[in-house]
Amino acid sequence: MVFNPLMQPNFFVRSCRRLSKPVNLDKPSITRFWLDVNALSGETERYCRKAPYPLSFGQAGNAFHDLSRHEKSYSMRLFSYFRSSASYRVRIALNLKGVPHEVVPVDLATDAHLRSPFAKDNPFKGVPAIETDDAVHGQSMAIIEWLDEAFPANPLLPTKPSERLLARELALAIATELHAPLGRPAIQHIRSELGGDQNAVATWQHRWLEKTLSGVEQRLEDRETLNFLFDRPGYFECVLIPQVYNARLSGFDLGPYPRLRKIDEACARLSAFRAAHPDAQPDSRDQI
Ligand SMILES: N[C@@H](CCC(=O)N[C@@H](CS)C(=O)NCC(=O)O)C(=O)O
Repeated sequence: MVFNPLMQPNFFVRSCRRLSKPVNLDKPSITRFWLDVNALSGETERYCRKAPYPLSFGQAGNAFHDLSRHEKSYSMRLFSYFRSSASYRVRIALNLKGVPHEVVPVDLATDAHLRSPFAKDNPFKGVPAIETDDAVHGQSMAIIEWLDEAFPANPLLPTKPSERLLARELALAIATELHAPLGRPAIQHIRSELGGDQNAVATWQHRWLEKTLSGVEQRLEDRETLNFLFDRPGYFECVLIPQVYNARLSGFDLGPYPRLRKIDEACARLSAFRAAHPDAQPDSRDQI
């Protein structure tokens, strides 16, 4: 096994300390992956001490990703569709945390999510879904919170309860109130059942975008935010950025939302966000 010097030892050690249940070490799994990594952490530490400049966890994550691809068997699988904003959230979260993973495309356009084997493993029949040691789990926000609990390094949520409340208030306003009316089933219903044209769809989308994003912008203005909600991107940015991408696709005018645009610009400069972008996905294409 060849180790990349980008890896950071504390990340491995802290993650491994959380192992509490007995595991079958003959079976390839994420747990087994962490154990192997931990066993070699002394060597990694020597590499890291020599590193000429500080490395982000996103970079370490990419190194993990390469390693897990190389080793084939040690990879958490994220079922994802390139244009799915809920999948995009989890892709960002995985990159920000530096958790090794493999993106497995599920083609919503051809209803692959409704067929076996994916539909059999995931009763919610949608993306994202993540394969853990015990099962395939859906629901992006549940997955993001699980990632933060299971892999404590590089936390997405702040520690102060009042800040956790704010991050969740803003992120869940988007993930719950805004996601459903803009989702594929609602848009298909407007088109096929109500006979709505593209204008009708855009009017519907912009009405909900305006309602939720103006509340988010107000909160950002109250806090006088600069590049991120807090000092670095986390839980809120995982949800905001895919929504901003979708808002642009629908032709929504982001002019009246300067704080939100500033966060979007700052995130676009970071590799964790760039690697999660729909255009960077293995199933990316022009038509959906
Ligand atoms: N609440 C779910 C929403 C997931 C969701 O809406 N996924 C969409 C793609 S963004 C999907 O799979 N849709 C399947 C379909 O349109 O039939 C989550 O946060 O994960």
